[in-house]
Amino acid sequence: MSESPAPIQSQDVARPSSPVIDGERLAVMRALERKLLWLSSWTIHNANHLRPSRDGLKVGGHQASSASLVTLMTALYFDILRPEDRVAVKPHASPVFHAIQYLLGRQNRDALERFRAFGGAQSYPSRTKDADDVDFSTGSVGLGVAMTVFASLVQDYLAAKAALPEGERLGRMVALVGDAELDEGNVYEALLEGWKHDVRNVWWVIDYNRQSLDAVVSDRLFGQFDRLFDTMGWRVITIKYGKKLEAAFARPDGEALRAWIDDCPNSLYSALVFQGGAAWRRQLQADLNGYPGIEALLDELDDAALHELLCNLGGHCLETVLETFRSIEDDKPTCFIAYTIKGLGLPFAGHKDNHAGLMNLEQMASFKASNDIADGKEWEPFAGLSLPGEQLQAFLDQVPFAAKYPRRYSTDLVEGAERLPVPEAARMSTQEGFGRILADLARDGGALADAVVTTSPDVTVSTNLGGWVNRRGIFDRRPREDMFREQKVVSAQRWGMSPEGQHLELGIAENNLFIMLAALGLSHSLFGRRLLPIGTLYDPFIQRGLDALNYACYQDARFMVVATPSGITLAPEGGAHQSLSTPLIGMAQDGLAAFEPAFVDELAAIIGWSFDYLQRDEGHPGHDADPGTDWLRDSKGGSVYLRLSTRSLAQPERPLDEALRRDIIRGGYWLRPPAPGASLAIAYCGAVAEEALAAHEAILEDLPDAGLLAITSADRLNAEWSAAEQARQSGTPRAGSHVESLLAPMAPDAGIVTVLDGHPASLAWLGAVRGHKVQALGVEHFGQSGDIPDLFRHHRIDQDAILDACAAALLAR
Ligand SMILES: Cc1ncc(C[n+]2csc(CCOP(=O)(O)OP(=O)(O)O)c2C)c(N)n1
Ligand SMILES: [Mg+2]
Repeated sequence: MSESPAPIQSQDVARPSSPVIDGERLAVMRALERKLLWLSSWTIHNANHLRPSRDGLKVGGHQASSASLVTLMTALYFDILRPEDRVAVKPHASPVFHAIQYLLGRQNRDALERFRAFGGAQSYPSRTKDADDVDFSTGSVGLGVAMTVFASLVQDYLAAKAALPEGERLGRMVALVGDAELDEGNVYEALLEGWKHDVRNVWWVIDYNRQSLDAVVSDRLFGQFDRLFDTMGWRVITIKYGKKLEAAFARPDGEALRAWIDDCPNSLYSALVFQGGAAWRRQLQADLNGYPGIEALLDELDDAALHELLCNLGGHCLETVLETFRSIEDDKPTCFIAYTIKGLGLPFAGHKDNHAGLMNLEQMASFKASNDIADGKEWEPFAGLSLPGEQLQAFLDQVPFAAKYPRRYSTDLVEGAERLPVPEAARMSTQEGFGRILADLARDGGALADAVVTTSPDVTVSTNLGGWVNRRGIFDRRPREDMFREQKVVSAQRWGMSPEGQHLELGIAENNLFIMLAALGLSHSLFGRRLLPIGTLYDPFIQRGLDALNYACYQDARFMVVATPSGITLAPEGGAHQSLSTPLIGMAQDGLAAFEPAFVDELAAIIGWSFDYLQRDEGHPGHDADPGTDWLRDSKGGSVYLRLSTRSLAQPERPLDEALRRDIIRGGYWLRPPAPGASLAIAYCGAVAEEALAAHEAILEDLPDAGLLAITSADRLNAEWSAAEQARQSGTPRAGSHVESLLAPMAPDAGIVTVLDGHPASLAWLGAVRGHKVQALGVEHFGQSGDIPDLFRHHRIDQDAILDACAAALLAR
């Protein structure tokens, strides 16, 4: 928001206790409902028809999807919601959301005029890109829906520890859901997980227009949702008919009309909505012939009134919607199935092809006339409404949802991160090191340990979180004993559950893991308490949850994802568990700094740094960086991905001094520095350190100047280099990057052999930094079961392959 309004203090706004809505209030809200339909339609129209196009692309926007939710959103935002409630808005209703924010003074006209343009209001509500008050980003259908479940679990986690800001009530996590979103499997994964955790304070409001993008939704789905939600412990409330239809049903033969509508196939109903009054009349005359009450009704109503009556589904009857929402006072998760009409009030209402439909100029002209909007008054908040502006403004000023602003929190830093002790052992894997670092943290305690929360989709033990969990316990709102322990059955795991627990155990669903991390990682902003979330999973299954990971990063949630084991190094586990492309995901995923350390001291440095990095925010005290040199945008902070391994390596004996720490975090250092003008270097990343070291040793006999480059983060080396290069091109000649400095001692025609247990493209770019010739080794094809010597030989990342590549690199000089 460019004109930021003065902060508003939270007031104690009680939830409505009476379902009765007074007439004046209803009249005002009806006017605002009409305004939202106008503004959302106009915002899209303006973007498509009035803003000059420079590229010939259709701008788009969803007038029909927006219209479908106007009544429900009017009721929620202007009456039902409270500042502590958080909402995931159906992506395609973004224009309605922005219009609401505009009426509440939290969105400016300029942003609406630039809807879907650079810097304007976003096509789908975005926490990070929109300037108005978005709670949860949406866009990829189903994810915002699931987010509400996990946000509620986070709220419960904090409430159980009395860690919510003082005096704050528990909010409701509300999703406005397109009915086709319910086809997304992740929604059911979330439902199931929510059930296990006894989720509460969640509302899903389903915009049941029975249309998706392509088509009218199958009738066979009808009725399934009730059962499904009921099984999961939810209350299901169907908002099917509005007051007018209910009144018609109460008339003579009204029940026949109700039965007719109930039995009407979705596609026929949609088609009749599109065709309007005359078509309804023909159909009812044919189907309900012989019911005098219906005949009388048809005689009484002209075509327009008949059409209005039959479009009076529950989700468009403000009074019904308000009464229904107001009637809920408890915290039981509730699913409202609100019958709606896609595009109601617009010329393409009900048409099966209306998803991307836009009113043309003529249609808009008549829509505008019917809204009494004069030329030049299109953006006026109250133009064309019959009630006085002062009355409408007075109402908006009292809207309970708007009683507090801003609704996002900022929190203090959790200190004490940077210097974590390094676990000691002659040989260790990074996975074991991770487990020990966390177990030590759990034992030592302090504010940092208290802020950490871990979670894992059924791989808590196998990713080495067991030590942490044994000390810190599993979270559950109700204390539960560890039955095995009670029965004195010996086990290394102590699985006691309590409100104090700091581990959230999830079922196997990586989508849920990442949405859980998204919710935990926004806790500071949503719930005013900073958490340091760590999620663990097997590296290959990042791909299972990739859209949810992207979703978490897109909202700027802050978390650490620890993926282990990884690559073919997990050898006997076989090809289905061996990840090849995750290093490239780590490099390409925005908002995620990816590391793949080989040694445990590197890991300790990275985790320590990460705890701080997770909390950074531009302008946060202590994190001011010189924008002229912060090519890694470190002052902005972000999330962290650690790719670890179960392969035990001999650990270097060395002090972890400041310079080494800094280089580890920047992405790499010379484990064996090259002599100036060296003709060859081996650059390795991760668990292949042993082969790289051995190959390097072997080469030294012939090439004593050869270097051995340890790469801890290909992602950060690459990002800094790329940013520095762009800065030079745009006029900052002094810009430079760590990798350029690292490679500076090498002869201009030197060869570099890169090797990692992952796709070779992850490091092949090193050749472009200073024009060195690269031989890139890595894994390009599916693996299989085997031991490390066999697999490394097969995929050519063993010592012999590295030596062959060195020979080729020298030959190519
Ligand atoms: C994961 C994902 N897949 C596909 C799409 C493309 N898409 C956008 S809207 C939509 C259908 C929406 O139907 P519904 O949820 O019923 O919303 P309506 O517009 O009918 O209110 C699809 C398939 C998407 N946004 N996200
Ligand atoms: Mg739909």
